[in-house]
Amino acid sequence: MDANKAAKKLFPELKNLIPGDAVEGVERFKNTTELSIQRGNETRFYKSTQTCILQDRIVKGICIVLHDVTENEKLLKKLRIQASFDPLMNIYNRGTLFEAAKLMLNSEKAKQLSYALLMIDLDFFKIVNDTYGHFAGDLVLKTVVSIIKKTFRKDDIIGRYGGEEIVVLLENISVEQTFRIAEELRKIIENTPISYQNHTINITISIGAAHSPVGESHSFENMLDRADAAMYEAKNSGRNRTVAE
Ligand code: GH3
Ligand code: MG
Ligand code: MG
Repeated sequence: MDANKAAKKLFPELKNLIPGDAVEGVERFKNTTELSIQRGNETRFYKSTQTCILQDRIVKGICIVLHDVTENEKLLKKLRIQASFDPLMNIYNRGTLFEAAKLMLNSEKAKQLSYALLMIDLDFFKIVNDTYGHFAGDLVLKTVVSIIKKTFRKDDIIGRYGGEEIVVLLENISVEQTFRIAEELRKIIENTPISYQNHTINITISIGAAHSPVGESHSFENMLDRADAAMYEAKNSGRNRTVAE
């Protein structure tokens, strides 16, 4: 029926509201629980409370009050990212890795697909920290992760499993393809010298791979165990290699 100055400023279409019209007729008010408007490059978010206006016990109208909750939304978004991602590597943290992997492996389509899990660990990484310091170590980790991200597909799940151990879960992939992509990654990292101040740091990785074929019930824990054992075999047999169990 009416809107105050502030509401008309935010939603100019309210100026065209004819007294008696339902506010839901205005496109943007169809869903008043989550309204957002673009102001320049900024999106502002509003939550509404609605109160019925009664006259002789008959609903004559609704009073909608919009609350600007943009700052809360921004904070929530930041907190969600902080709770789900590893701040150094910018990949899933351990908790999110487990959640995302289980969601993927227990999905309906998982029954028709195969999966592979790679456990990746940097070789002699302690020496990098001890020789060049933790800052250099962090830079090496970030560089390795950025190569990992480029090597795998968008839907593959990448997460920080432990210290400098990274897990990748791959969907719809054969044993041969798994080995091939793991080796491709290993070679790229081996051939990517990392510059730090006036030093060049060469790093290698060891990879353990586990496969779960179509038709099996895919268990994340079981694949982790097998990939972990394979990774230790890669370490024990000389490092800088892929072992598929
Ligand atoms: P190996 O070839 O047997 O794996 O030898 P390694 O020296 O890499 O041994 P290990 O995997 O046990 O060591 C992991 C090291 O990684 C120990 C820890 O100080 C370091 N590390 C773990 N997380 C971080 C991190 O976020 N930043 C830095 N700079 N170092 C880290
Ligand atoms: Mg290591
Ligand atoms: Mg380790």
